[in-house]
Amino acid sequence: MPYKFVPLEFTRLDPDVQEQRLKEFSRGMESRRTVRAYSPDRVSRSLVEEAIRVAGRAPSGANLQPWHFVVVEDPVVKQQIREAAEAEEKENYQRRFPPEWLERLASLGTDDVKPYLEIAPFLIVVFKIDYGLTTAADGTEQKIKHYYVNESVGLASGFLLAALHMAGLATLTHTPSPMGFLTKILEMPKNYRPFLLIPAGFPADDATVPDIIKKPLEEIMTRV
Ligand code: IYR
Repeated sequence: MPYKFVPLEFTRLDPDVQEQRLKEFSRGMESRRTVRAYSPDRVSRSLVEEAIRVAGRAPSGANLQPWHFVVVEDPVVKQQIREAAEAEEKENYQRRFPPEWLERLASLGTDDVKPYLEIAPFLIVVFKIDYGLTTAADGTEQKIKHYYVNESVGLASGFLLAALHMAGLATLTHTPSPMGFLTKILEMPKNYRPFLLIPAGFPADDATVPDIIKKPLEEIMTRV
């Protein structure tokens, strides 16, 4: 069924306003850092929900929106997630990661102990929906093809991180590979695959971050 086409709602901004709005956003995003030490302080649930609403505005292949966000606040579930993630990470650090990867991680100071999975007030688990599932008239299960799933969910996750940052919250993109345990603990359907595990909250008062450098514009951009 073709969509009905409606007029685009679009306001051309004054060049000054364009500059100003983008500068504000750019300055806001300048301080965005990956945070691994969280405060247990409460965070408003509505902030997290509004940020997920922003994520849901991302473009996606054929507008199939192949994402789902599970917001975890329950301490028991957070503890289960921490235990399962640490078990995988222990294997990773002790056996699975090759030496050059471990060397990279040594400069970031990460290890298999992940207290933030219990301390951060929210864990947002981003799932990608590999394919849709419907039940046909004859009762059989039918798969619906999804397109550009990784690109789509990556874009939505970027929107989410930016929105949470602009809301004054710290985040971390955690990928305790493999992440199959999240599908089980959160009882998600088999076509939902974990994509990112994002703790969100206020940073711990004594949080530190590595003094990393982002590449300058000249290095990340080519003009043709
Ligand atoms: N997932 C592991 C390892 C890790 C991997 C990368 I690539 C990082 O940038 C940081 C950590 C962990 O969270 O410790």
